[in-house]
Amino acid sequence: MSGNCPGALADGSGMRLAVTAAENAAPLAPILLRGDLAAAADAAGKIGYRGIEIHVPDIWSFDAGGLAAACSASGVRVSALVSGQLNVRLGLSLSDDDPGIVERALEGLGLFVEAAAALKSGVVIGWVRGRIGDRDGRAVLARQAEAIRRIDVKAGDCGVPLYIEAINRYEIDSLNTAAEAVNFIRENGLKNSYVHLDTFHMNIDEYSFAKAIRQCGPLLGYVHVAENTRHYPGHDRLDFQEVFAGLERIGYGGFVTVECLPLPDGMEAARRAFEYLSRRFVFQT
Ligand code: LER
Ligand code: MN
Repeated sequence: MSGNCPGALADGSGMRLAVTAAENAAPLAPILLRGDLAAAADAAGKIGYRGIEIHVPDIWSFDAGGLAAACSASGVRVSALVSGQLNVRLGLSLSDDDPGIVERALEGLGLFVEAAAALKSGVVIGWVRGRIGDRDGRAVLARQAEAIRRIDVKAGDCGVPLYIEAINRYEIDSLNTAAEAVNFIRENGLKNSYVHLDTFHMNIDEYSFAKAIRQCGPLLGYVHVAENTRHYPGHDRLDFQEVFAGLERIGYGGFVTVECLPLPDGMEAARRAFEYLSRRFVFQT
């Protein structure tokens, strides 16, 4: 079964494979295609990927128009724009005690939404949510929720899906599981937000892949795949049969993006991941 998942960029004809890309990234960041984004789009298309996911270092100077032209020349879509660098590079977060920092994070996310609208893409909201730490969890989560409600409204105005990534407990201290992300979206009445699952994080915090995917159902909007070690799919022992059976069962029709360690190097990991996944599971070609 495929195609009944309203998860945002689904077009009714099944899952599509995408791969991570960035102009610059830390050596072991899980980003495979590095350097010029037009060259990355070209390389992704030549391997067989249907999409690239862009990790944007500075949304204030990001050239969405240039990327759109490069993607259309290479026949790939932008599966999502990832907002994590707002936090990692600029120290912005939706949980900060300083309202000015929350507003600046929202300004950045607003630009992400506008760029995603131009690219017919979505926006990943992960680390920019920020950490609770030793503060009052309820108050900080309420602040986070209020900020995400605001960006969710803007996303609706622009026709852009937001992907709320469930990230493992060692990286962030809220929304670590599918169930928590689903509840967050429902309790806050978010109309343009979907759950984003990542098999690397699921392997740490979920009871089972199948159960987590089932809990999301039509709210699943985006998926990252990597091994239990975060190497490329096929390198280790993660049960991708269970993952893809679960995705098929709920009719997931969005992007499945390879986000793994760039080892032995990014291009080779992108090739091996594509070969492993496309031989075993059915994707749009
Ligand atoms: C972080 O570990 C992760 O999985 C990225 O997708 C964060 O945006
Ligand atoms: Mn991820």
